[in-house]
Amino acid sequence: QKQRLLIKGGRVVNDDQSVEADVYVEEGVVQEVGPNLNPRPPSGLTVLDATNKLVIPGGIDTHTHLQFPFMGTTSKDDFYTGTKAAVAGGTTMIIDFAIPQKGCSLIEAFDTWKSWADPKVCCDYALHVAVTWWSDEVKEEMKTLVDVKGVNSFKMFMAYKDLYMLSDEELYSAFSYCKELGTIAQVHAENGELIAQNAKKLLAMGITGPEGHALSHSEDVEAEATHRAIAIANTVNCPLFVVHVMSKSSARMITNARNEGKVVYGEPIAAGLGIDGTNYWNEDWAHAAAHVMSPPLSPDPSTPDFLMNLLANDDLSVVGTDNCTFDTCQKALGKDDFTKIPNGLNGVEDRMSVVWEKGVYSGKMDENRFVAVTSTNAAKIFNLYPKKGRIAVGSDADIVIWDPEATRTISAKTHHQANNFNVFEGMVCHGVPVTTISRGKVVYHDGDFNVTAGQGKYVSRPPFPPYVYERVKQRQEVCKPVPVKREPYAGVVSATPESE
Ligand code: DUC
Ligand code: ZN
Ligand code: ZN
Ligand code: ZN
Repeated sequence: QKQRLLIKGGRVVNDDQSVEADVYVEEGVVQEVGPNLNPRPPSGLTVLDATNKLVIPGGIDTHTHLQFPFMGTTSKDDFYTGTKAAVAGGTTMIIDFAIPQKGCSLIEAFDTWKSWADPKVCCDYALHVAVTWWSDEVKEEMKTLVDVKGVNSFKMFMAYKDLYMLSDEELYSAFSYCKELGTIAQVHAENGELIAQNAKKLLAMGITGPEGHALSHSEDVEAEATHRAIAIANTVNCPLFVVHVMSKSSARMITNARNEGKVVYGEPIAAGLGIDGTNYWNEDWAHAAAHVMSPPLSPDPSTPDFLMNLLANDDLSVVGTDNCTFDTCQKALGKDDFTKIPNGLNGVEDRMSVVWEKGVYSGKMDENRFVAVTSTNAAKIFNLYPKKGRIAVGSDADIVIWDPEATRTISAKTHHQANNFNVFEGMVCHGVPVTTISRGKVVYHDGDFNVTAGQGKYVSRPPFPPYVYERVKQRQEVCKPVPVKREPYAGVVSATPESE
């Protein structure tokens, strides 16, 4: 027997409007939205009071790496602790990445990740799949993933030389095929060759600490790759999603491309909006190392605000986290060499509060834009809408009762993540999830959990998201090349250069 829920007296906030309304939920689905609802029978009905609170679509984190085998270890938050932390923060769906080794099967990677997630997830999830090498088999597997496994997004790496990195030729092929399949190409935009050369030079100079990570992943490294990815994707008219946009330069590349009508989306992450890369110069090695991720946080303290302004403007589109946690002893694998520090930091629990604090409370965006960038746009781009990302009749009851006035102080002492460090330590955030509902079940309320490992579902995503493809088609029309009408060349054709 599924819970019947009545959420009373709140303001229902979607990306396009806010209305004072009650929400009635049955069988995990929204049945009614309107004033003064009185569902029958009254018995067996759980009533949640949302007076003075917002009722918002559950957050969608477009970018996590839970229990990711990476850089000689496995990220600390698994699909249980990671999704439990997610719901505590008001996120009701995550999209993780299945990442095969070069030469290995994409389908096998997908099945492996799914077998890790299914018994553990406390909320719904989906999987992007990484294309880490290229061949005819890879193409066939991509098609199967789309047709059979519900995958509509593929991630390509331009960094992690020798591990995941693709050449321009491979990117061209992969983007072309993503377009053909009606999927979106995601890209980790960093120039892997430059990183390798920079790192070698820094290590030779005796710079072995976390600051070397930031210095080797300079702003040019990200900007160049972002521009190249946009150029390649635009050449084959493939929609592009740039994951973890960290620097001003990279964000500007995306803004410019969008102004030119190109179909590009940028994903800043919670850490990039909340904190900066001056942490890499912290004298406490463990503190500095805890912030190591790729691309790095920007060493420019004005970058978080800059990125938030672009997010408010629709120059950037959705907020993910790249949640990929490692505790201090895992980070210490790189104590003598920054290139060996496992890359990744937290965010899945704190994303919503950080965006509220830095985006809405600061006055940069309104509550509707908040919903767009934390949930609705993700649902639209990855073709989950309006099942996800909206509170409306027929939508999944993934709902959060959000207190815009309450505050909480983020700390590793109180967070629900499995690692021992929180990059937002001490940050006071307005905007607190009071109640989180996943498919009509209250999974979190006021600090208490009611989660069962495995209760979340894998969500299939069909190709051709209309939100994205209408723009792709428009662009195709605009950019269609037309041959010039001219008389055929009537002179002599020579195979060898004419001698003077
Ligand atoms: N960057 C990280 O920081 N961690 C996981 C993978 C990635 O690209
Ligand atoms: Zn990445
Ligand atoms: Zn990532
Ligand atoms: Zn440990």
